[in-house]
Amino acid sequence: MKVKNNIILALDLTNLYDTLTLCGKLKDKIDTVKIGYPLTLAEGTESIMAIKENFNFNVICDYKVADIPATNSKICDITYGAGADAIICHGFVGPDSVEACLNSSINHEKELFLLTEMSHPGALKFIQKDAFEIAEMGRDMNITNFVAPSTRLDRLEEIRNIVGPDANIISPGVGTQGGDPKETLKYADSLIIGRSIYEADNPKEALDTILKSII
Ligand code: NUP
Repeated sequence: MKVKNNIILALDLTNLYDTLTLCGKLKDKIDTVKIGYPLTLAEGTESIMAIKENFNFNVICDYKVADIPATNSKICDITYGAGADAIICHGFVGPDSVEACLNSSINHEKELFLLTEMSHPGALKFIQKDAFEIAEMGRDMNITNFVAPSTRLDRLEEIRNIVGPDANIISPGVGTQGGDPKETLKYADSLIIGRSIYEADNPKEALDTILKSII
């Protein structure tokens, strides 16, 4: 997936009207957004096509799919069927669960992102211990899209080393969670940014400031 300006806007708003209004303000500078449970639970999976029909953006569904294989297949089939260009799944559930997501993505000719280590402080407690193995598992399953944290650049660098230079890494945690845009792009292909844009008084200015900082 090619991402304009290397910025993926995280749309964790709970209202479709506000979401579309925000997309309208930023549409010249971005072409890829990520939605998750906040918008989908509030407004339904129709939100995916509403964004695509209005703006022709790539829509990544951050559902962190983490169930048994049979259930993962259903979740992914429904999500791709609703128009998603990509889904983010968890890796800690193991290769069979991830493979179910991967097969669904292949059947729908869409993309799958594997989440390795998470960006928040609580990730240190459990998922960090397995993050490198999760990345290795994904690489060995021929997964080419990964999510890895901008809040721990040493870990992000190691995940880049594991998945290789040709893999596509998208990285959350920039801005509000403390990650630095330019430093993160040394190892990641794109930044996932939410609150520091959509909570700003002027989201367009906030995005422009980030864009200037990564030139
Ligand atoms: O490890 C992760 N950290 C993270 O923040 C994996 C994620 N998918 N995210 C998501 O990225 C999070 O759910 C939110 O949608 C976005 C970051 O948003 P913000 O911190 O820039 O507001």
